[in-house]
Amino acid sequence: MSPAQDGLKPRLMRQGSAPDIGIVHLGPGAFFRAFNAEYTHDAMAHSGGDWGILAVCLRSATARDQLVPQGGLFTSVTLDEGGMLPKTIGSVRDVLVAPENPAGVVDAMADAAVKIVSLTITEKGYCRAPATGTLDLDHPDIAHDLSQLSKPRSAVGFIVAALAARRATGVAPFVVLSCDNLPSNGPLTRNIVSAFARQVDTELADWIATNVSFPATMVDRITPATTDADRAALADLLDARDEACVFHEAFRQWVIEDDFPTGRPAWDMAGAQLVTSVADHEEMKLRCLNGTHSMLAYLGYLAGYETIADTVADPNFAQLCRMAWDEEIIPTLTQPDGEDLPAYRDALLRRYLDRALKHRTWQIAMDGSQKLPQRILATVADSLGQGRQPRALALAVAGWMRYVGGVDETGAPIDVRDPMADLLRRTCDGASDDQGRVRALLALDEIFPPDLAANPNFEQLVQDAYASLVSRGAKGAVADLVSG
Ligand code: CS2
Repeated sequence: MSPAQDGLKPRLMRQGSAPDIGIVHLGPGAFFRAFNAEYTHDAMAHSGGDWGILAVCLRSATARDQLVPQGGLFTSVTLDEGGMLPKTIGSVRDVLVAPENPAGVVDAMADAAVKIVSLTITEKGYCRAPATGTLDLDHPDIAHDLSQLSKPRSAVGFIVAALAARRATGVAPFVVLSCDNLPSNGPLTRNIVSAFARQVDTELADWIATNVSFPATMVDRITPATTDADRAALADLLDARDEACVFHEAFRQWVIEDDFPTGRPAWDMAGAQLVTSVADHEEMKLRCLNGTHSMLAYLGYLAGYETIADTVADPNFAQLCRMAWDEEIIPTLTQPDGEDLPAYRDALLRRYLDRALKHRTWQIAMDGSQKLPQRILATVADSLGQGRQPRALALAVAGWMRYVGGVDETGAPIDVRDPMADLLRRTCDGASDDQGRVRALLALDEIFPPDLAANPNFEQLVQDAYASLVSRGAKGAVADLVSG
C-alpha cells in the first residue's frame, strides 16, 4: 500500500469482538457519545458483559448516517490545554431512526436481551409542563401516541409501548434510566411514564408502578456541539475522517441510584458513583452548573460574547458567578456526601475558563422555557424564602426576558430556539412597555410557578434588573451589580 493509500485507511477499528446488545439508548447526540457510550465502553473494557448499545434517533437520521457507515465506532476527543486526546469508542452496535420504522423500534425495545433503556433526549423530550414536571397531555406528540401507540413518536410513547409488549409476552421489564438535566430525573420520568400508561390501560400502569425501576442520575460533562472545524482538526490528527466524532472536556461525573434488578454494566469500574440517593448531587449540579451556565448564556450572548470561556474571561462575569454561587445558590443546598461545595464551585469556574472548549452561549441559551424552572427559579424561590435578595439570578431571568424578545443590544435579530419561541415573542411584542413585558412573561404559568410570579419582591428584583439591562446593556448591568 502506498503512503497515500495508507493515509485513506480508516483508523477506527474494533478491538476484539463486538458485544451483544443489552441497552437501548434514546437520543444518540453528542452528549450520549461523550458520556453514556464512553462510560459503557470503559465498563465493558474493564469487566466485559453484553452491554452493547442500540441507539435510537427519535427525529433526525444524522446520528445513524454518521455512525452506521463506521460500524458504530467513533472517536471521543478530550480537549485540554495539551491538545486533543482521541479514543475509539466501541459500545454502539447499531442505530435505528424511529420515524422510519417506529414499530421496529418497539420490537427492538421489547427484546428480552435489553435490560436498560437510557435517555438523553433533552428537557423538551419529556413533553412535560416545565413549571410542574407533569406530563403535558396536550403536547402534539403525546396526543398522537395516545391515539396510535403502535407507531409512537415520543420517548414516553416508545417506553410504554415496549413495556406493554414485554408484559404481554411475560418478559421482565427494562430499567428506564433518564440521563437528562432534570430535577429528580428518575421520579420525574416515572411520573410521566405512569401518567401516560394510565391513559392507555390502568392495569398496565399498575404493573409499571410495581415492576419498573427508574433510577435517578446526575450527569456531568461539558460537550459542545461538534463543528465542521472540529471534524477537520481530528481528520488532520488521525489522517482519516470520522463523521461521528465528539469533543468534550476531561472532567466527567456520573452519580447513579443503584437500582438495576436485571443487572447493569460495571459503570462503577469506569468511575461512576453508584449510590442510594442522588438527590443532593443532582441539585448541586443543576443549580451550581446549569444555573450559572444559563445565566452566562443569556447575559454573555447579550454582551456580545460567543462562548462561555469568552464570557467568564470578563472579570465582572466571573465575579457574577461567584456572587450567584456564594450568596444565592450554595445557601440553598445540602452538601452531598463526598463533595465539598467551595471546591466544587472553584472547579466549575476553572472548567468555564477553559479556552479549548468552544461552548457557545447561543447553544446553551436554547430551550430556556424548559430549563429556567429547575436551573434558576427553584433556587430563587428558596433564596427568597431564606430572606435573601437573589439579584444575580434575577438578572439572569431578566437576561432571558431580553433574549426571548428576539432583538439584541445592537438591534440585530436573535435566532431564538425554544419550543415556546412563538408564544414568548408574541408575549414580548404585545406589551406596551418594559414593565409590561416583564409582567406578561412572569404571568406565563407554564414557566413561572404562580407563587413565585405573585411574589412582589421577586417581581421588583426582575423589574430592576430588566431596567438596568435596557439602560446599561448587559456588560454595564453586570458591572454595576458586582461592584454595587
Ligand atoms: C448546558 C449543559 O446546554 C446546556 O444547557 O448547560 O448541556 C451542560 O453543558 C451540561 O449539563 C454539563 O454537564
